[in-house]
Amino acid sequence: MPRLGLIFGDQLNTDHALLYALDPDQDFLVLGELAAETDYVPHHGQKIALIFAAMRHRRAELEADGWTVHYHHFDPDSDLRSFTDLVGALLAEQKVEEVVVSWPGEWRVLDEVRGWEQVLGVAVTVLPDTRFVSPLEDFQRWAAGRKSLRMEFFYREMRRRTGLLMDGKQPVGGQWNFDASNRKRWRGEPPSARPMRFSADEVTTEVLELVAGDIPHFGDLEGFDYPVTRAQARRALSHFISSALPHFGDFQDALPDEEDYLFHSRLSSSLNLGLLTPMEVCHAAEQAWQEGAAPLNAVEGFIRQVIGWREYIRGIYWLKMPEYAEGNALGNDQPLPAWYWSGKTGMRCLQRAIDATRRNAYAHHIQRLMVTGNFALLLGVVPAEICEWYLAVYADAYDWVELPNTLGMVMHADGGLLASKPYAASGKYIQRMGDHCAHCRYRVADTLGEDACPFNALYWDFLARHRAQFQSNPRMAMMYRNLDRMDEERLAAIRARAQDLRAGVEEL
Ligand code: FAD
Ligand code: DLZ
Repeated sequence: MPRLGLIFGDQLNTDHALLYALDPDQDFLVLGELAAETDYVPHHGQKIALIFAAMRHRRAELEADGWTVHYHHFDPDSDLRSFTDLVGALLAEQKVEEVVVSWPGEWRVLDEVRGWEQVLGVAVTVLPDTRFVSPLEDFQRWAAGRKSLRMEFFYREMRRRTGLLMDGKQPVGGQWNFDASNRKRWRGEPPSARPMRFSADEVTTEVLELVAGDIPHFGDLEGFDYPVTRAQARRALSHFISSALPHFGDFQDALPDEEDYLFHSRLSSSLNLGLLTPMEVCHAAEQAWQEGAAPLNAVEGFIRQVIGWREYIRGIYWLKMPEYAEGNALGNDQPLPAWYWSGKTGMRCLQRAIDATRRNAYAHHIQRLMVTGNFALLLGVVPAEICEWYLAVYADAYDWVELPNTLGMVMHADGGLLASKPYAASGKYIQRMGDHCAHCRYRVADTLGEDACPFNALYWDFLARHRAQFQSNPRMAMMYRNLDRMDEERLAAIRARAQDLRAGVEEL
């Protein structure tokens, strides 16, 4: 009897474990475009189009390699809505020995798969997901018994394990981390480098028409230019290495008003679909440094994001799920403002970040962390609502990576497991890192008054509201010293303004 290998839409890697475990002469593969997956959050249209286009291109490659592929095309009227429906229907058509998958990217999907023995009466094997450098068991071993699970220590371990930027047992340049040199404001020079754009071929055009006509979605479809095959993703990688990597470090934290990408790579969607491997992007960056084409602060900064943050975030997700998703350590109760979806707000930094999100299904890390994230933190948004937003709106968003970044890093809703202090900041930070404030209707220098930057009052109010949690955190000592210098009357006025801002948030 044949085995059925189900490939999830974000696991299009050429080293997928199924391709080694199954036999193309006997077994068959399944890929499915499914309404349950397009519906569970209101995804960006470009995200759905990217996944479908990449799946369809991958199907053709697998068939060319001699695999039999059962491909389920999206049909809004189909009864086959979920992975379970699709696998169940195939099992009704033909007997199979077992269903084989690789570890999915979402706890929700793993839970569904684990039910199949019971629901569908079939044996199920779950193989490792080879899209990562660190197997989950290694992360669990690293985490076991540690009091603190800080990324920096995990990252050093990963540098040693991969040998990236190592000189024997020591980090090249004598330092593990060059972040201190990576906080420059960008003033228009050097000119920004944009990601490589790919025009839609026949397959992608068909998918874009399908999404436009048949699938409810968020955001714009026009301008879709993502790489949808491994060959395209490799070209996007080379383009990034030569055009943007040299300046990636210096301007990693910059917040320019007019630039959507600056020197960021936009490689996350390709990495997360398995079109690129994390080691090949790191090797390409390391080689640029070896050849003198990119400085160490840039290359180290980039490699840290990939073998550090990306692997660590995934490790935390699988270590802590499913309880992790329930976290609300700061007791937040505010709804997400409706303008997170429309972008209609007078706060320039938020308007620019949301506008870029709507146009590109992309915003760079500092926009996600210090603009849309910071505002939700200061406002006190219910973590589940802001998590749903991030999961929906970005082309690179899957639960394993979105959830710890949003719930942990941004909202501090995991009680500080992931970040030693909340990334709370006033308008001053946004002003320092870019030029949004110069174009804003609110005055960043003011905290009180109708025209004062809302970030300011909300920031002081955040510190005051959460004094009990954070006052004794040494990394926040300076913030509390500044708060304590404020006279009582002024603080009361600021807190009243913060209350008014919360009540009238939809009008900001
Ligand atoms: P670059 O700035 O060029 O960085 C290079 C690569 O490093 C990225 O492609 C990515 O693979 C990796 N990386 C960098 N930071 C992180 C991080 N914190 N976690 C994981 N990988 C990282 N990233 C996602 O891939 N999917 C998400 O759903 C996602 N949601 C996020 C939500 C919030 C609230 C925040 C603060 C961050 C989120 N990130 C997410 C991390 C990061 O913002 C994106 O990976 C990055 O902006 C993608 O753009 P880029 O490819 O140009 O990245
Ligand atoms: C995000 C997504 C979307 C929009 N559509 C599909 C789909 O139609 N078929 C599919 O196999 N996967 C899709 N995905 C990704 C899944 O929601 C989920 O993130 C992965 O299965 C986890 O590995």
